[in-house]
Amino acid sequence: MKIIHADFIYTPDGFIKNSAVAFTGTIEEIGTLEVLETKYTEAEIIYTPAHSVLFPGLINTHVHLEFSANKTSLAYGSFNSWLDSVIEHRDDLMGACDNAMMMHECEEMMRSGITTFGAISSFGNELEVCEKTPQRVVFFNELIGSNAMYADMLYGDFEDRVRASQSCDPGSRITPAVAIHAPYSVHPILLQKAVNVAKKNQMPLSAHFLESQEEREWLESNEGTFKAFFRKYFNTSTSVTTIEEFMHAFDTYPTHFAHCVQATPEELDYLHRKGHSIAHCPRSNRYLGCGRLAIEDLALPFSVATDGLSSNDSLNIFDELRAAIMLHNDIPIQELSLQLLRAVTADAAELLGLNCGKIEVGRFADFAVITLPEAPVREEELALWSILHTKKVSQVYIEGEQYV
Ligand code: MCF
Ligand code: FE
Repeated sequence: MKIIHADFIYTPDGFIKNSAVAFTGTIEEIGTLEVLETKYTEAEIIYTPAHSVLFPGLINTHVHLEFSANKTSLAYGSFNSWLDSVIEHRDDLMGACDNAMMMHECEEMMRSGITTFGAISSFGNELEVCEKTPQRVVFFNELIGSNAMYADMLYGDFEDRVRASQSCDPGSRITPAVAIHAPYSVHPILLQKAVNVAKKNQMPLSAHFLESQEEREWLESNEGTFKAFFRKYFNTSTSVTTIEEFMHAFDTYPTHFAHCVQATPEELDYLHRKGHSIAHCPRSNRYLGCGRLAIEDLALPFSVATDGLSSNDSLNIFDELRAAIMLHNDIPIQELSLQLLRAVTADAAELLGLNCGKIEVGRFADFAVITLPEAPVREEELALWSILHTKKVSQVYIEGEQYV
């Protein structure tokens, strides 16, 4: 048994003061240090630095580790030029991205307090790293391919990757999962088969959806900048699906949709009624010229995620939260800060179906300790100060073991 004490603890009921948490691999009890010390006389006591706040480990629901080599190769500014640059540089970027580089990014995430992440994997290249890293990883095996001619081959490869992620050592904390790349890039037959795999195995399911205006235009009217792209690379002038058809394919299984920046209120309402959720990637959306997701109008639950270094400059979740604060400049800042913290903890865990994300008895003992530069003058501003003052966290625990 261990007991950790901090000035403040972020719980589902808000920040509590002068309390401590007793834990093994899971959280056993929350109470005052005196009470817990008396009850668990053998426990190791962990004191955190002055002005610390104990958070549940943070969760980054959507990241592409395979693109970690990108610094300036991919074009930012518009989705169309980004897509072209992915085709041009993808092989080089994949080639330059080795295990050491991906492990470095997992460590970077860890130093920002991320104890769980959702890895979107196109080729399965990052499985070894995800097995080695102490973090929990929801391993989203991505299915991509719009040409029916290659469907069997692509599906076979997808099945192999799913199997590989299912046969990881349980100690590696990997949850096998399924990702559909996007409506414009996945043939409806493949899509349905992949949804069925997720459903049959009760795996988390995710898909990029309505990220850019260009995507919307293509799906709605076979027009816009995607037209030249698909003609050039895929020799086709019609989309494989429509927005409606794609959405309906997920009707019977809750899915975590990335982006949805260009979804209409009616489409968002439909997604909400079907029990879906959104991975909101503010910096990625800004960098690829996709616009802003109006989170102030969202009824459905959402997480906040970094996306990959293919459309970002860091995988630090606090950088992402600070960007979200700047991007959503009309939402009252204290309210937004609280909402963002919930999005990367309790809400993210629930969306991914994991028993973490909350400091609550019975949850995994995954923690991130952040340390403020001084005592907060107004405690009602703790959420905002936590976001603004944290570049790196001071301690990280996963299933009760300390890693930072
Ligand atoms: O989320 C961003 C932007 N939207 C779509 N895809 C990707 C992102 N970052 C990486 N990707 C990958 C995707 O997983 O790009 C590949 C897919 O494998 C090629 S298609 C753009
Ligand atoms: Fe993505």
